[in-house]
Amino acid sequence: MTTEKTACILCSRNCGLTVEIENGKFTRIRGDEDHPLTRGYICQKAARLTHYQSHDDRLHYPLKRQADGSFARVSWETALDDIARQLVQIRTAHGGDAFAFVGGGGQGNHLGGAYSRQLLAAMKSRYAYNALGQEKTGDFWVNGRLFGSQTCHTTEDVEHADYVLFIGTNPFQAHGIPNARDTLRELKKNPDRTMVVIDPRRSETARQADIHLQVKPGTDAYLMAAMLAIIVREGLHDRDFLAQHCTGFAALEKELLAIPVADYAQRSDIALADVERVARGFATARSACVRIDLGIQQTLHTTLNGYLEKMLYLVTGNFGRKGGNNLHTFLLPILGNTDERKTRKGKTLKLTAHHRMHPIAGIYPPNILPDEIEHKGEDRVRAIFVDSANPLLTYADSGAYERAFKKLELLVVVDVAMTETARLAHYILPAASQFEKWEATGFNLEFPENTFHLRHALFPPTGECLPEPEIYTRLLEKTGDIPAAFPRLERIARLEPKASAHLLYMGALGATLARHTKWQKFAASIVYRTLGKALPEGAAAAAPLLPLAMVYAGMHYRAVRRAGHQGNRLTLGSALFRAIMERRSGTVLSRHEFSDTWSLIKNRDKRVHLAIPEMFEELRALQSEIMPGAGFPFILMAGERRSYNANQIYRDPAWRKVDPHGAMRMHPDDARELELVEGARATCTSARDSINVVIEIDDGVRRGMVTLPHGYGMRYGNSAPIGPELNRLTSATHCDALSRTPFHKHVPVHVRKIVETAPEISA
Ligand SMILES: Nc1nc2c(c(=O)[nH]1)N[C@H]1C(S)=C(S)[C@@H](COP(=O)(O)OP(=O)(O)OC[C@H]3O[C@@H](n4cnc5c(=O)[nH]c(N)nc54)[C@H](O)[C@@H]3O)O[C@H]1N2
Ligand SMILES: Nc1nc2c(c(=O)[nH]1)N[C@H]1C(S)=C(S)[C@@H](COP(=O)(O)OP(=O)(O)OC[C@H]3O[C@@H](n4cnc5c(=O)[nH]c(N)nc54)[C@H](O)[C@@H]3O)O[C@H]1N2
Ligand code: SF4
Ligand SMILES: [Mo]
Repeated sequence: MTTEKTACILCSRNCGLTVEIENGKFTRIRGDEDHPLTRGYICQKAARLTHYQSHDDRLHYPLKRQADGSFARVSWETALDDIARQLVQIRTAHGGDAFAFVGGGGQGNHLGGAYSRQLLAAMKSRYAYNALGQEKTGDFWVNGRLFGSQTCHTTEDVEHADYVLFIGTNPFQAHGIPNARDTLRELKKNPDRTMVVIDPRRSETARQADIHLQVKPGTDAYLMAAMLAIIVREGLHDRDFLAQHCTGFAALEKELLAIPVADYAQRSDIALADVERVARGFATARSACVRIDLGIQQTLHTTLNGYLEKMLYLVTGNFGRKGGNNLHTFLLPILGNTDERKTRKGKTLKLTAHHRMHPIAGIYPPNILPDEIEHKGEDRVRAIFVDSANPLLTYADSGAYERAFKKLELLVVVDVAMTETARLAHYILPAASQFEKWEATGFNLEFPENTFHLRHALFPPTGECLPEPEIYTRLLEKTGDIPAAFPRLERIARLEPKASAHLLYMGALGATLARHTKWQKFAASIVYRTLGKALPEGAAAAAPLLPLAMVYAGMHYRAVRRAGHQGNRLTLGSALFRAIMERRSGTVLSRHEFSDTWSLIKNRDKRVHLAIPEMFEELRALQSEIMPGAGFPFILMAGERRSYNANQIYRDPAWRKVDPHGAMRMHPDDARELELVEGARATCTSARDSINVVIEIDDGVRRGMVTLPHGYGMRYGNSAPIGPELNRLTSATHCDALSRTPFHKHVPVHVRKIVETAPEISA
């Protein structure tokens, strides 16, 4: 038996784990007390990770689809030769528009993304689609306008705030904040601190709150606008903060003063007195922060919601301080900055061929991809790589995805499991699991202290599985984009004396890339093939962390030193890299001061630019808006986080202790009217399609609302779908106009009892 350190890979928290392994299997999984961020915390889902590591749908060998639709085992050599040949053909015949990359990292595997991204460069394409483009790009867009770059990402200091506003998020189940259940318990226990939850369901988090505003689904924009209007009318905004740190408040104030507060409170179905109480409580608290998630990001007014939520903490001066909201740093650059205004002027952004959609933070919205494949133009998407994603189940309108993917000339899926998407692929490439390779999460979203955890491989790869760095590097070698070896760089990497702090190697790398500029885009694979060979066994994948650590140490020099790393301007990055390589439980990257938030702003004046004309327009449009959903009695919240769902990461249903069917939650009065009882079967029908569901009575949901969980619908071992295939019901056009992210939390549906007819008796 051995004891090892790793992390959970099921959600963005990536809690540190201490695991015991015997005969190639996990025998015990606990929280790791030494993890600098999570300090031993885990939730019930992590203990089941064996069900991710080994199950009947795990892939073992590369597979190629045959004419009859079945899959045959092929060698890596054959698979990669064929794929490389077809990619080059498509690139030559149709150019970069013909290729798109989907996914590139789930909840815990972003190191592979550094390698897979290179394929886009090789194909001369910019079409990167991933899950962030169906949840968070509206938020990123607002950040771009406020702070000067879409890479400026906010965090919330829930642990230290006196007043916490949770809007459209259920951290008790979904986590997303440090050590969620402990943090919620602390908040609840302390009589001097206030927890407010805005959610149409009395969620597990709402049950612990001091105040729960059970808002009508899809009306948060009205509620937040009313709160902001109350704050400025009553003079509760922070004038000094606004004068010193922001621009555009006068214009915003004018918009807010025009808001009909009582009418908006009524539209959101919250008593005016409660709206006032929360607005005043938030604005007058010593420190306050807002934490939001899909409940306002995947519903009506997505981007406006993101703007208003940020205005709550900005107008009250709860930014750039302890207990407020702040910006944070990234080690892995998982977001880009793609400001669509540059398209209009300088034409530097790539618009999609059919929808003419621009990327946000470098990401295109999955909602438009089926059309980009299906349209008739020469510039349609013909070839796709899917990596670490299962779009057939997770992106809006599964039917449209299925039709479009079947039309592709080349579909390659890189995954650890035989997914619904993989079944449509021409080639399936088996990836080593996240416990069979060196991996890391890029979700290091903390401030003022940020951490990074490089995980070591715990098991040898299953069958012939390969880690993504190897898969993509081999592909680039086969497409001819990089040579098979870099002998000089490799030699320098091996010879580098420890004392030189990687400076010889970095100097040589810089010189090579300056001489061969066309290799710059493939730096990850080059570093992997050279420096990687000088790293400990299996660790080559981590090689690109050296240049990233150097950039990070250069940008945040004082904060990195404050975290205990030693070195001067030249050597600190190398020291940070060594710490990352050596510390099995993770490393503190940086310790900032709260006031450093201002230096993280990208606007030249280091101020927050509050006035965004597009948002003012949307805010005004609220007044005359009619809610969608007429003709449908229910609003389905399509995609609830529960105790036993975890995106599409667990496929074996045996991992679940409860809720095998992924039941539909419904208010008892609604159920009574439909003659539905606990466990009854019903159909749920949207404008798109219809699925069967099992009913669970829950007096916590609002009347007129029903909920279904996300993360079901898999065909495990070729079974019928297990639980709801949610995205058969959702639509790609029911979405935010600006970001094109879907309104999954606001799907109009009918629910009808399935009448079990007795077999007919013939006379
Ligand atoms: N157990 C579990 N945890 C997970 C995941 C998982 O699959 N399972 N997935 C992870 C991922 S990828 C993500 S993005 C996060 C998402 O995390 P969350 O967004 O926190 O989770 P959800 O349950 O999708 O939605 C949050 C809440 O929004 C509420 N809501 C619905 N409609 C509205 C509305 O109109 N207004 C308001 N104010 N609230 C509304 C719902 O009732 C729900 O309680 O969870 C992560 N954590
Ligand atoms: N209706 C509705 N739809 C939703 C949501 C909702 O609330 N409602 N939630 C949305 C949200 S927020 C998200 S984030 C998405 C998530 O949906 P996706 O982006 O599709 O991601 P996952 O479900 O996490 O799928 C991860 C895939 O990665 C594979 N995998 C695991 N480890 C590795 C590895 O090491 N390498 C490789 N190559 N593959 C690996 C798994 O087998 C799985 O197939 O779903 C979205 N879809
Ligand atoms: S699912 Fe999330 S919160 Fe739970 S143990 Fe895993 S990483 Fe931590
Ligand atoms: Mo997500």
